[in-house]
Amino acid sequence: MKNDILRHLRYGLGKDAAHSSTYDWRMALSRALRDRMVDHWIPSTQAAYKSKSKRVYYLSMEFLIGRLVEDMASNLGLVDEARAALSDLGQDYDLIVKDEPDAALGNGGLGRLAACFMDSLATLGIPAMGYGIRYEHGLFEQDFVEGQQVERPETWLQQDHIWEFERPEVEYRITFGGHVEHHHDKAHWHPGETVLATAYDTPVIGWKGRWGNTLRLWAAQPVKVFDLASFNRGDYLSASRSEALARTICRVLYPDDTTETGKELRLKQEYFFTSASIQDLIRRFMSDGGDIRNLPDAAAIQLNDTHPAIAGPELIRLLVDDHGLKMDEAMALARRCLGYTNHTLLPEALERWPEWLFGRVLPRHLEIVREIEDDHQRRFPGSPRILEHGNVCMGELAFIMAHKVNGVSALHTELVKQTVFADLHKLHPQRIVNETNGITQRRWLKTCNPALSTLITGQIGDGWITDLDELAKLKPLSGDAQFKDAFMAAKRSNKERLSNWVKAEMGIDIDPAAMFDVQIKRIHEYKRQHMNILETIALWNEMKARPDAGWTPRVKIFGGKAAPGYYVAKEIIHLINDVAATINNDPVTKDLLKVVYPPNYNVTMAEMLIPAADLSEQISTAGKEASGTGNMKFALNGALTIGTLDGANVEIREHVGAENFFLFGLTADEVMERRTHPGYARAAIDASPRMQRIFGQIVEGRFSPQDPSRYHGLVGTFYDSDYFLVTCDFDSYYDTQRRADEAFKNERNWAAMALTNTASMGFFSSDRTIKGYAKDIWHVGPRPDVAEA
Ligand code: 26V
Repeated sequence: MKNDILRHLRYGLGKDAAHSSTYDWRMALSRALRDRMVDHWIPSTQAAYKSKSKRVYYLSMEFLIGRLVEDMASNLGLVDEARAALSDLGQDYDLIVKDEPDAALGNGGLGRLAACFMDSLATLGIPAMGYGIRYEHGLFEQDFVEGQQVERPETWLQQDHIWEFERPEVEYRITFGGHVEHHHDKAHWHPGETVLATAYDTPVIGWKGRWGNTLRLWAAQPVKVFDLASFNRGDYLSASRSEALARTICRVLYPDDTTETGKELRLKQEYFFTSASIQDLIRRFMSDGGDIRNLPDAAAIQLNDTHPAIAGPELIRLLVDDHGLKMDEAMALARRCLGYTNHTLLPEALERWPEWLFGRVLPRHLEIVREIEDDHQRRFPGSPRILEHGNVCMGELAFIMAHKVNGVSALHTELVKQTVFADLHKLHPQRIVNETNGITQRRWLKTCNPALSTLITGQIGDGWITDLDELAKLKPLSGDAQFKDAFMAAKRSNKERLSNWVKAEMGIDIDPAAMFDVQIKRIHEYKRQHMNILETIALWNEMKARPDAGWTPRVKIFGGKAAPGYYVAKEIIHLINDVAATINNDPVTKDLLKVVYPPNYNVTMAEMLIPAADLSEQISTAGKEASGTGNMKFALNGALTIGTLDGANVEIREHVGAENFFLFGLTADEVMERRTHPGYARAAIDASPRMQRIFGQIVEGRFSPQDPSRYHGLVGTFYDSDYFLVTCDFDSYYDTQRRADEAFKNERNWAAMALTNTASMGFFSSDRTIKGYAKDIWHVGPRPDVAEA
């Protein structure tokens, strides 16, 4: 390893050790790891070709990967070797790992889930390919300026991204616009614009390198002028349009996971990567000499939300227009290939494209959508429409074109059946299935929490790394004082590490003995960070009034970004920062309460915060959070949850036991019922002197003395609408927080509860989730040689 690092330093980077920066060392280390990775990757790829096994194609607009060096070193079992080699060379492995930028090609849960799935697919030895977009700029970087969010462009590709291999020979034409002519029953699409999609491949190596898959991200290139000349008789204008489109199409990840704004460029992004992926998988199938009618035996295509839902019409287009299949035959065949995962019930996030826009960008696909619609109406008269009120509804399209549709937690799947797809569900009662989300324990315990994972492995061996159910062996130890002390010592060391970081980065002193209470996720009204900060104010009021009343000291930690156009979310950020500034400067409560909101929350920050958490905030309005996956990461790392009966919280609580979970709030049914009572928010506030006081303080400018009216609008929404029922759940949330305070005082008992959480999380491994998809949706098996290895 040492020699390899030096060789790469010299011949790959043209440096000698004496003049190398941390960046150079990281590049050399990465290349050394990459070589080893390739030695696992190529045989896997060859084996998948040879055995002609069915492959999974995971189409996702987002892959929120984070850093890779440590993941690669860990999955290859090379962490110790790399550390030792660098140390011999006078370098610090940890510093070098920290130099890596965080690949943020995603917004939040949906993108991170895709990354966990890639890890599990490789570890289970399921031949698979992830398909997505190689964005030049990932999710924006967040700064706070006077407490307000400011966005800066993210620039990860300004450094060499050495994990990827460019594949200039893998290239597809992606066309847009123009018009369609029909001759003798055959459609001819004469597009107006063309770009090329070229592939960049990143190996994804599973545990111990037993199997490797590929994440293939598409970048856009302009069509070459000479190429155009042969097609379009030297149309140089088209060439410059192609250049302009190629420059913009992969430029930036859409940072809005809140509202569907119907932007043409986003539709083009969706079609760009979906078409390239479908063309690619068909080419792979045909090059094996297959009969296209057998495609469903070779390809399971999973749509991560509706973003790639154009895959249905695109596959049909290629089957009919290029391969000569009949329309109905093509539809049936496409359906057998496709599965669709729904990730949200929020009506404003469901994708709909104005028909005129859709038809202008994808005229042939609009014709095909009409055929799909007609076919479905013929078979199921009066069924819900894909084309409605002048829109193309991508949810309905994805549902109708998929043989299986899945929700991401038990509750969410039931709500999918009862709400968004109720009518389609009645017509296709077998189609909707549940696949509760999961997380990869390799990243979210092994790598991010060495203190705890070493302790666990010392106790029960390392079987849990590939079989998380093994953690159940820890359950009996919840009565073992010595093990519990060790468990809490690991937690304590993680909290100390975080305290040092907070001091260094933010200049705030926090006490590692306090309860670390963490809410990290995108800022959304339905996730109710505002309820958390209101509770913080209420607690502060009580602490100030009676500082000696035996309070459990708390550190409230927030992290998360708001969509740049989401005004209320940005007001919530501002309020949290204003409250933090006020409380952190209060001498009376300085040993009792702190509020910490580090800017630019990302995967890397999550890897530090989660192992240090005592309390995990999962407080969304019941019925709104499809699953949540942060909730699982916290519980796995021995935090207790304070939460509502929403998303996967329900199942987490069932697994860890009600006595090890701080439950509060209305249920999904009660939420729906409560909304029918006019004036429910005002009634709740009228009944709560505590809330009245807080709102009074905010409105008087207690937290924004320079600008007292700053939050009048925000507070007004609590009185007038409060769609997310903060006011209705507030008092029960406050009381439950105080129960958590009491519980935290009994350290041994808290340790038992925390340990039981960790020990009960076997079900929430993404390995289990992927096995579920493989069995219920994809009909693929793990390669036996890998599974048994
Ligand atoms: C939605 C939209 C809407 C249109 C504009 C662009 C855009 C980009 C991303 C999204 C994603 C929203 C859906 C999402 O992230 N859902 C989350 O999925 C997680 C994984 O299943 C789940 O744990 C979270 O509860 C759910 O909110």
